[in-house]
Amino acid sequence: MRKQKFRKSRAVFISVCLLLCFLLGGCGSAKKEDAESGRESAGLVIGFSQLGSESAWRLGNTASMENAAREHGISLVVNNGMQKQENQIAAIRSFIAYQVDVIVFAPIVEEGWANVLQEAKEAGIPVIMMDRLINIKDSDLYDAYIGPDHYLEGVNAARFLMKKAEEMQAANDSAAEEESGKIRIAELSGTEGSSPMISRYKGFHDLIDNDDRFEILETVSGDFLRSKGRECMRSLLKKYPGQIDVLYSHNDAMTLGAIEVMEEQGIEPGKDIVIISVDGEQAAVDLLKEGKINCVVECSPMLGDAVMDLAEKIVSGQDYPRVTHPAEGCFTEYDDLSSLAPRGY
Ligand code: GZL
Repeated sequence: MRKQKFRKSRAVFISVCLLLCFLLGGCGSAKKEDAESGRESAGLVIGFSQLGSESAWRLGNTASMENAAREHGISLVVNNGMQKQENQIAAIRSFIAYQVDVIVFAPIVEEGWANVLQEAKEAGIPVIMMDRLINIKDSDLYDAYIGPDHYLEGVNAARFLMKKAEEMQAANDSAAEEESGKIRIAELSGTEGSSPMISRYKGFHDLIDNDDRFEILETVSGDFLRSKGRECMRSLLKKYPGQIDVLYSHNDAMTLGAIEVMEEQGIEPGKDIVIISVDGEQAAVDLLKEGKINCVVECSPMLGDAVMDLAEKIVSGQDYPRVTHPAEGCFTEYDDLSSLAPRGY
């Protein structure tokens, strides 16, 4: 009886996956010739555990994966973890049961992955970690990482501020600064325990904490969400009235929420409060051009093509890089952005 039940639920699972796979396109006949390169894609099946849909960055990242799978003739089974690690772990277990060719996952937090990755290893399924990193003793439990260098993003944010500080001190344009002689910084950090939050924090503070022109008023987590960016900014402005000279925000979604609150209170974003944001989504770049944001550090979600290339290399036994970082820039108020291509997210 139990076996029958198990078989039934597994069959249901596989049919749901196949349906998903069909709906997402890329479902393929066994062999597909790639028109341009004549590359044979062996109709790979990739299980993709996406952490959620919390920001335009995340939606762009998921779309990038789906589009690339279609172009590569790869069947992509996508599971949305809805911001919960337990959902991601369950999805990875189902990919193991379904015996996908490769597992790709964007880990919401750094800790807690060893057991499920050990199971994938024992099942002989290669694992590509995408976008975020994990903290794990046995680094053999994943095959490669493709994603941003979050530490460098924090450093880029700090480098802009150190340049901007010269101008701010010369103009002496913040009354609060006159009182304390310091440029006071409020920080909206991302999801607690996630690698972008940890590394963007460290990259920024490694430079700023040693520069006596600055004082960090407070760091609060907005969980990469626009709604929490609004909430946190409201409480920061209440706690530090007229004292915040700079906002450093770990992603554009929280920045957009924070700017709404500033404008509700008659504060001019980009002027009364210097704003440094990370991601590079279109909405933030538009505000940069309007002078409401001063610096947008780029973090590209367009990782799909590189992930599919890597999966094909791993499965076909070719050499492949253990770590791949996409090229990323930093857009500031000092740049001519007129020729910047549409961001696509
Ligand atoms: C960064 C990525 C972050 C983005 C946020 O690589 O993990 O998650 O900065 C997103 O917008 O929520």
